[in-house]
Amino acid sequence: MFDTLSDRLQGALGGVRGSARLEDEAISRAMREIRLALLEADVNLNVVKEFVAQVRERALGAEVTKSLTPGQEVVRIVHEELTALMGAGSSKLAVAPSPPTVILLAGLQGSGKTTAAAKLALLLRNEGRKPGLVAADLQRPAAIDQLEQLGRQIQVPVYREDTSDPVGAVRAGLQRARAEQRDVVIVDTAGRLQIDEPLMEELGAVRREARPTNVLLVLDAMTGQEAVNVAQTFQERVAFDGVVLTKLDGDARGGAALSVKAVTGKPIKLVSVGEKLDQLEYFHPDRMASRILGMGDVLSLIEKAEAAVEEDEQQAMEERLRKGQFTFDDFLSAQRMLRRMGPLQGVLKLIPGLGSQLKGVDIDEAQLRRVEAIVLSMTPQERRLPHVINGSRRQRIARGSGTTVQQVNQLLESRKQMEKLMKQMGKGKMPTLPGQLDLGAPQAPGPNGGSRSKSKKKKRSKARR
Ligand SMILES: Nc1nc2c(ncn2[C@@H]2O[C@H](COP(=O)(O)OP(=O)(O)O)[C@@H](O)[C@H]2O)c(=O)[nH]1
Ligand SMILES: [Mg+2]
Repeated sequence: MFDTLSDRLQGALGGVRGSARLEDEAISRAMREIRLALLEADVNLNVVKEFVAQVRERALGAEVTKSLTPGQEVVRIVHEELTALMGAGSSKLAVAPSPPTVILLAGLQGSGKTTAAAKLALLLRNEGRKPGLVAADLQRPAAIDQLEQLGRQIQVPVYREDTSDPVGAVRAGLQRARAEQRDVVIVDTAGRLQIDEPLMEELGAVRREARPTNVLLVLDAMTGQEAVNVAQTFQERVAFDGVVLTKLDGDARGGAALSVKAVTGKPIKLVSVGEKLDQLEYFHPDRMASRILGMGDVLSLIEKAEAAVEEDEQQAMEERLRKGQFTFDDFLSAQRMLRRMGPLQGVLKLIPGLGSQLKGVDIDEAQLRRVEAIVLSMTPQERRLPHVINGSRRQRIARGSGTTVQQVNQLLESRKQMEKLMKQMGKGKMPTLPGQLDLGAPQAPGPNGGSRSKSKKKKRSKARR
């Protein structure tokens, strides 16, 4: 996500990061590079100007604190300002005082409204809500079918009417949702290729009928400044409360994400990071800033792990790790947990310091399968007590898994390394990854993230099953 911007910003900060003393000249150079990086990422010109001025002022006046070098202080300032730029507020959706909470999705055709409607329904259902979907895009019959199909996939009812009147469809849909005691209703509306008068009128009418608790504007991140212009026009015509930014998995440069809050005053609430239906996330500006600056995103990683891994499985693993044990059984289950979290490349990028190192590295899924085959060729005893694996056992394992003794040896060696790492962590020492930014204290969790009670965790992982 935002790879080029991320590279450029990290490059710009690379020059000052390690410095024990910061000369004005070094700061000026860094600011020039930051400015270029942002402009190249298609960030709004006024936003760039203001951002750089703000960072420069703070950097020049930066006090040297005990824990941070001046260089690190500048990185911290950039991180804070990026966070503020994307909106320090909450990404929580408003809840109606008396249900149902109505969420209206608006946006241009192709921006991802219908997909986002289904994704949001799934997200809310996984939070324990009872969502329903209302089809109000009646311009193309295919649009309703699309929503119905998605609704079936996630087992959320879709309310549709045989009418060409979107206002009537919304009225009827809401009535049925109420009758079925849905506590949140998501309304998918029609879009057009451009903003035009009929679209605005239709949206206005639908809005008056639906009386939504939240109006969310769906914007395609790939369209950069164009998305921001759309947002500005919408804001003037049909006010909205927040943005759903889609297609962040594509090669979006970051301009929309970084400008939309500053230009419209409305925060990004949700981001869509892939085509799969569970790939919609609440937006956390601080975490996004960390990702952009290559500081990884440990909180998102933990949340992904929580969602993908059964709690007892996780506890058992933690227990073993605390003891500094890491057998091949652990190896296998760790690998499987990791797989369930999604494509490996994406997961590994969230680890601080690893993202920039992984650039250009192809994570070889075939190699992972090979590792799995090797472990599966071991006897249960060998998995538990790897030290019994002698020369002849190695040969047998290699034959059984269709690999070479050398590959088996490699795996035995990396398990040892892993165990060493675990022992360090068990003693409370974080293993240091090269290239990791040391920013002192970990970040505070965002409004929707961070500490989550066990019971809720359990509920979430149940809902996934
Ligand atoms: N890669 C990717 N594709 C998306 C995402 N969201 C939507 N799409 C695709 O974009 C196209 C338009 O989406 P759709 O929901 O029909 O847009 P609508 O016209 O606004 O309702 C579809 O092909 C979707 O699969 C996303 O976050 N990532
Ligand atoms: Mg649609």
